[in-house]
Amino acid sequence: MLKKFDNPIYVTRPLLPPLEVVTKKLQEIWDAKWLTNNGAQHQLLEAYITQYLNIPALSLFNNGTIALIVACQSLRISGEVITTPFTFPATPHVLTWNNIKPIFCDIDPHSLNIDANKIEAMITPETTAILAVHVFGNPCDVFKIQEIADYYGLKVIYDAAHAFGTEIDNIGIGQFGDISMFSFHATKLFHTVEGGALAFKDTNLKPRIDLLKNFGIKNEEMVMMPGINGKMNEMQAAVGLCVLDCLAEERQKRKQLLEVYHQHLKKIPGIYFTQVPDINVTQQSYQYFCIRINAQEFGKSRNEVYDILKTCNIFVRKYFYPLCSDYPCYKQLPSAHKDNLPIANQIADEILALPFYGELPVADVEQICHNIAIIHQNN
Ligand code: T4K
Repeated sequence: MLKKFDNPIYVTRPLLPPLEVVTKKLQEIWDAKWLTNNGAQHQLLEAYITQYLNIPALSLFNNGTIALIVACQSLRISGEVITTPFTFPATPHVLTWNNIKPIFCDIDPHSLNIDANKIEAMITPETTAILAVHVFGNPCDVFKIQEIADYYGLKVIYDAAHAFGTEIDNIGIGQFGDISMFSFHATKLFHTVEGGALAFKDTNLKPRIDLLKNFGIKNEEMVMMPGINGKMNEMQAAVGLCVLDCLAEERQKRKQLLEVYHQHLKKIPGIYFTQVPDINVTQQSYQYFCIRINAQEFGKSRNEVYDILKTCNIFVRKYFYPLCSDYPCYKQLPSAHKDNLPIANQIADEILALPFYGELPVADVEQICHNIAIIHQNN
C-alpha cells in the first residue's frame, strides 16, 4: 500500500546552521556597522571558498545569475554561444541579457550534460563560446570540450550552479574552462540564502570581474566601465560562513541517502540513474538525486509517478521540464527544433528529482522508494 506522509516532503530543504551561531555572527556585523561593499565577512568567505573549492581565484556575487551575466561580460563574449536546453532558465537567459544568441545542442543520455560530440557541428563564424552546465553536479566532458574550444578559439564558461565541491581527478571543477559559476541559492548544498560566485584559473581576470560587479567603480573619482551591482552583502556572507561549518556533516548524510536510494531503486525495472562514464569523479557535489523513468519498462509515465507521489504528500520536481528550447522566447530558434534535440526531449519527459537533503530521515527515503515500487507493481 502507498504511504501518505503526514507532512509535506519537498525536493530539498535549506541547510540551516544553529540560529544562535548565526546570531553571534550578525552581532559582529552590527558591531562593525559594515553591511556590504567588500566587508570583513565577505573577505573571509571569499578566502575560505577559494580554498574549499580548490581553485586559484574566486569572486563572490549576490546570486548565480548575475555572476553568469558578468562572466560573459568579463570575457567579452558576443554573437552565438553553444549551450544546452536541459537546464534552469537562467542559463540561456544570461546569454539573451548579454545580447548573445543561444544555440541549443543536444545532450548525452547518460550524463544529461551537453553532448560534446555534437558541439562541433553547431559552430559557425559567429560562435564565440561554449556555455555548458554540470547538470545535477555531474561534470561535463571537460577534456573534449576544451579540445574543441582550443581548436576553434572559443571561450568556455561552465554553469556549475549544482557542482559545489565536485572534483575530477582531485582537481576542483572550477579549474576547468575559462570561468565557472556556482550558485549559493537557499536550495543549494552550500548557500548564502541568495548568492553565487565566479571561479577562474586566470587570476588576471579578478580585477575586471570585481569592477564589473561594482558598477565599474575603481575609486571615488573613476568609473572604468558599465558595471552592474552584483555584490554579496555581509548578511549573506555571514550565513555562508556558518553554513560552511555544517557542510562536512551534510555531505556525509547525503552520501548515505544516495546509497539508500540506489540500493532500493536499482531493482525496479525502468528506473535509470545518471552516469558520467569517462570522467574520474573523485568527489561529488551531492546536490540533487534524479532518476529517469522509462514509461514502457516501468509501466507508468514520469508524469503519472509525479502525480501519484503528490497524493502521498511527496513533492518531487521535474528538473528540467520543459526544456529551455520550448520556452516561447526561444522556440523559434532553428536550434530549438525538436529534430535537433531528440535526447533532450526524451530526457525532459523522463526526469524526476527526488527529495534529497541531509535532514531527511533514512526511513523516509526507504518509504519513498517503497511507494515508487508500489506504483510500479500496481500497473
Ligand atoms: N543555473 C542553473 C543550472 C541553476 O539550477 C540555477 C538555479 C541557476 C543557474 C541560477 O542560480 P541563482 O541565480 O538562483 O543563484 C530552484 C532555485 O530557486 C534555483 O536557484 C535553482 N537553480 C533551481 C534548480 O531550483 P525552483 O523554482 O525550483 O525553487 P522553489 O522555490 O520551487 O524551491 C524548490 C523547493 O525547495 C521547494 O519546493 C521547497 C524547498 N525550499 C525552497 C526555498 C526557496 C525550501 O524548503 N526553502 C526555501 O527557502 O528553483
